[in-house]
Amino acid sequence: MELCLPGRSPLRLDRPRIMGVLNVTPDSFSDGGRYDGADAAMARGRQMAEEGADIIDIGGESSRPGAQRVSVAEQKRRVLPVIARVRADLDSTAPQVVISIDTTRTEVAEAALDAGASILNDISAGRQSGPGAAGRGASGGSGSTILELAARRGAPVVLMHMQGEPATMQQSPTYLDVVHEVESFLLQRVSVARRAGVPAGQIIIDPGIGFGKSTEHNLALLARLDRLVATGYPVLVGASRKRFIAAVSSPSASLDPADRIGGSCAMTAMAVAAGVSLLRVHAVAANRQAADVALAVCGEKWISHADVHPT
Ligand code: HH2
Repeated sequence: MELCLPGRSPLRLDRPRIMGVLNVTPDSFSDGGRYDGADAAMARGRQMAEEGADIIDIGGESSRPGAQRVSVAEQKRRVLPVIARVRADLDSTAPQVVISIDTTRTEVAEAALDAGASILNDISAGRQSGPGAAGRGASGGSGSTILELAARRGAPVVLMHMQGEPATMQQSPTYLDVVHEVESFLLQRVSVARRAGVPAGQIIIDPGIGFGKSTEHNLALLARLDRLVATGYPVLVGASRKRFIAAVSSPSASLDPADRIGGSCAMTAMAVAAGVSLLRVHAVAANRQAADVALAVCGEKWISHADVHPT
């Protein structure tokens, strides 16, 4: 399996791919405020590439629980110079490394593609863009959807599950059968994406760990990643440093995000064992190692999992 990228060589999913997180925000839960300037962001992008990242995921809006929305204009102001700078630097140091844009807004996504991004990462799975989109201001709810943009520009798109909105999603997440409901939702959004013209092979699905989910919901989803893998769509998992890791760790349930690396690597290894293709992580070197070791153990099994094609 491979993802076709606009204007670049395809990204082959012949081994687990590491997506390094690069937030250009003041308030992200783990790296907020650390990589605000283009220079700092460029250095971080280069470091992640050296540590084994295949994709750098750049975002200008935090989606941590309780986060407030960031306007299209402000997201563009934050991410566009950084994407251009990181892309230019990678072109001379690690040209195979790809940039993704973490946004729910079509206008930001399109400008990001123009600046050098190649993959669209939409935590709303296409529900927060286009005419009549819920929760949008005037500038976010008009024009085409991010799915139509993905189709028109030939960019792969990540469709993520989220119950509710970041501002309120952790207040009382409720499911009868979280694994079934997340899988059904993702397959329904896949249908919408395909009707918008996105080819099946360009769609990545993501259970949205921490997005409108209790610790128990997250654990249930992580235990059944094989169910999503069996759909044949490449699966992305973003469990890195999330709160459930602290909640199930001893001795302290209040571990800082930076102290959740062991749990993050455990999730990376388990996800690879289940056949997951893409891991979205903060600590690239440690998770690259976890993924490599898990792959060495699983070997052929991972390849056969990851080579299921969507029906
Ligand atoms: N998680 C976050 C942001 N974007 N995208 C995908 N596809 N999957 C995820 O699990 C995911 C995501 C949240 O993590 P982070 O970007 O580190 O924090 P913040 O939202 O506070 O910027």
